[in-house]
Amino acid sequence: TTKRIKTALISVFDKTGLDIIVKELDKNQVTIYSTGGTEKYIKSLGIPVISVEDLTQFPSIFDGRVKTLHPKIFGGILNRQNNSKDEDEMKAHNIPQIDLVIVDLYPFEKTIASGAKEEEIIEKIDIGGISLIRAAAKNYTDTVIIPSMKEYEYFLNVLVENNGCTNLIERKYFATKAFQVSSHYDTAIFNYFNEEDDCFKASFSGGLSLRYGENPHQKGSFFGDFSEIFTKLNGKDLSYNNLLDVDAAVQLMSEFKDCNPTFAILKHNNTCGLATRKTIKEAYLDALKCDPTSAFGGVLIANTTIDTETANEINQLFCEVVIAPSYSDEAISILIQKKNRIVLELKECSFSNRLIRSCLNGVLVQDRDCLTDSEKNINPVTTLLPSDNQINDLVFASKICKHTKSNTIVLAKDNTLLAAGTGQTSRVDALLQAIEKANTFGFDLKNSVMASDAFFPFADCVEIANKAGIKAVIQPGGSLKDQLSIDYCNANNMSMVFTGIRHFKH
Ligand code: 93A
Repeated sequence: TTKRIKTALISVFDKTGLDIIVKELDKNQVTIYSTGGTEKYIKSLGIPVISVEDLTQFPSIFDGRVKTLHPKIFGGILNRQNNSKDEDEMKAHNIPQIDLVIVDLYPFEKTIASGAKEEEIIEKIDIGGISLIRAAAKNYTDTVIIPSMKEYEYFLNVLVENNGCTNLIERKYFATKAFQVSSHYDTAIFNYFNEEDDCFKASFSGGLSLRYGENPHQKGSFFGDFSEIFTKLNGKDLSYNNLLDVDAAVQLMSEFKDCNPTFAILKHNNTCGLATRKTIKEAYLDALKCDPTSAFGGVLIANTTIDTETANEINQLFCEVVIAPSYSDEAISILIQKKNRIVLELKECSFSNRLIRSCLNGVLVQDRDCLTDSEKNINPVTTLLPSDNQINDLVFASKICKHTKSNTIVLAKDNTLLAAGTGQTSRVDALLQAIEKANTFGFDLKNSVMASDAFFPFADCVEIANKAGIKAVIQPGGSLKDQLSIDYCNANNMSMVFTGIRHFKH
């Protein structure tokens, strides 16, 4: 099964590394046939080479679209050397034997990645090269196929060790690599043509089609039973972003289900106002005070019936969505005055414990964060213990924290959200943002409390908090350097509790 390479056809887009190979072939007196650019390159190395045009007596046509696609070439590659009929036909048609094919395909994927126009991308669909690869690989019993530069190193070893010969195992190995290259190449072409791949198509069929995705140039669908969760009482169709906000609002409010009247305002999935009061109207007005700027166009949610007085207040605000478990008849008639305002009645329902999101062409699945902080899981770590009121506020703040994008710090006092730092790249930034927001909207942070979604690796956050007047802190704990923060609190008359539960939200 050992065969000597006497002739080679070389057609490579990228000439890198080819010099060593052709020099070795030349050493073994291999006759080299080659296409335009490759031929020029081999000539430049001072190595004899015959152009495929000379071999086929046919010019390269259509700007190179047809250069190796010729029966003399494919005959030379595909003939069966132990078949006398093939041998006769070779002679009859003057077909040369081709023992080795080296190809480096047109860079189709790179061309797409470069942002090239369609026309240029199509030109980079290699036809001749891929055919050479497949033909030589099919005939691996007689022919050696080097389908990409990646195989040069191993091929060179084979050549040197066997003095220009290959055995069947080696040829089959190269053939396997060849079909790997050709299938990868064709898959890339398929993916390009099939703009909406199967998974993507499936992700749009059967779902509720939305006006668009996150932005107008993105398509979007919703899969799920909206009516199982809400009765829609008024308003335009919900958008992709509305649905995300509604989800965030409902999950947030589930933490306050059994509390006194609580009202929350969300923007871009984060809370920008939340208060618990004796009446839902007071709760709304105090939630609004937290950040009236952000409340504009926000999503509003109440944990109890929205009455007439509250509806009258809400009516003065431009908001996208209002959600409540129920409304008084009059409240509804007020809220539906604005045709586009989405008014939803939240039904009693439970939510799936599985969360799914896309990641790297796949999906990530995880359990929902079902752990809620309460008086029961807080563990004081400072000499000063938080007062009952502070404990109440710490738990209140921690519940909001859990539903806010990490890194987050939530500041609260008297059942009122004062400010939240959301989605920052450091916890210090989140705290500074929260303090600045609280100041902007006229809150005094004296005696307020602070919740953090994760532990403090340094004492910097408690230091900044102390200077802002914050007196009690809730955090999971668990940092190697917890003691730094504890010591600082002890030295500065602050209390701190650990929950042992981290609430990252990415
Ligand atoms: O346009 S093609 O599909 N038509 C052909 O007949 C053909 N034969 C080889 N492209 C063809 N090739 C490709 O040309 C090879 O796969 C290689 O990528 C390239 C080498 O061209 P040159 O030697 O002119 O640089």
